[in-house]
Amino acid sequence: MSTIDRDISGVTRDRGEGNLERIRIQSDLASAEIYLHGAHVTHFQPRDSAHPVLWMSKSSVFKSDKPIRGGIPICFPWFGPKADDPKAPAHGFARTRDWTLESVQHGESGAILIAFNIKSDEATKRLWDADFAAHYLVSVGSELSVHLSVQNLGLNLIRFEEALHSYFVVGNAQQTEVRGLDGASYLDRLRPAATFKQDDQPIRFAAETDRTYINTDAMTTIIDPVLDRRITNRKVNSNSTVVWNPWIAKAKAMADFGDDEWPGMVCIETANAGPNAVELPAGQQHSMSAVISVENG
Ligand code: TA6
Repeated sequence: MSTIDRDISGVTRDRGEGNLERIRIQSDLASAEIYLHGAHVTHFQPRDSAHPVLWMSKSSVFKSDKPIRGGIPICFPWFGPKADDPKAPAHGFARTRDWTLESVQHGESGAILIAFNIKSDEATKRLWDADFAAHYLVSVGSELSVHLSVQNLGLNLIRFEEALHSYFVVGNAQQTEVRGLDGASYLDRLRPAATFKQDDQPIRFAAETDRTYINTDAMTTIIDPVLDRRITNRKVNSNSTVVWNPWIAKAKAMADFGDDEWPGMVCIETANAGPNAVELPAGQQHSMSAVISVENG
């Protein structure tokens, strides 16, 4: 049973692309859009920003059994391919499940809070043998913050990976810098045999980039000279940061990603993956958050 505060103006619940259910927010502070499918935030734009913050592919699919391309997909309970089952869906099942809308309420400083949840069932257990409840809270204000909590409802310790796989709009990836990961170690999906170390230079994009920075809870900043803005991503309880741009060939290889769209986005993902996977004892809960804000000019 969802509770929507009756007096929240600017909040609508309707059917969007692919006839999938969504919540739309048009407040004094920002506009946003969230699909119940995957509890997927597909749009966020503060009132004082000329451009959306979250990137969406024009080729994205909106189907109940497919992930949405862009916005903030929730990767859980594994990241990337499933280690012991290559046939399992990449990035887990959370992004292709319909989440339950729990509540829409007023938050602090004019923000609007939207809460969702999913629980384990026969279908999830066929893929991942764990009893769990996941709760997702989205706060839409001058900043966007997203909080993923996982509760272990079983009798045994569970181990999982998680990522808030955020796609950000940039003017041109080739002129974009990402700061905040100086000195951090990273795993490179394109060179899997070794661990690398980021030097004291910002990350720049000159080819396909697919790195998982580990043991870092650092805030990252996207410096975008083309749109003349900086997007910061502050994390809580996240020890991995994934940095991704598919570049030319990978963009062409993905059916739900436009061939020429790669210069307009970068992914900076708030995660606990690989060596930073979460080990959660029975009865306990783990939360991870990302707070996204924009500074223009
Ligand atoms: O986060 C980076 C990554 O793991 C890349 O390896 C790339 O595959 C990307 O995610 C997109 O994955 P998807 O399953 O959504 O096509």
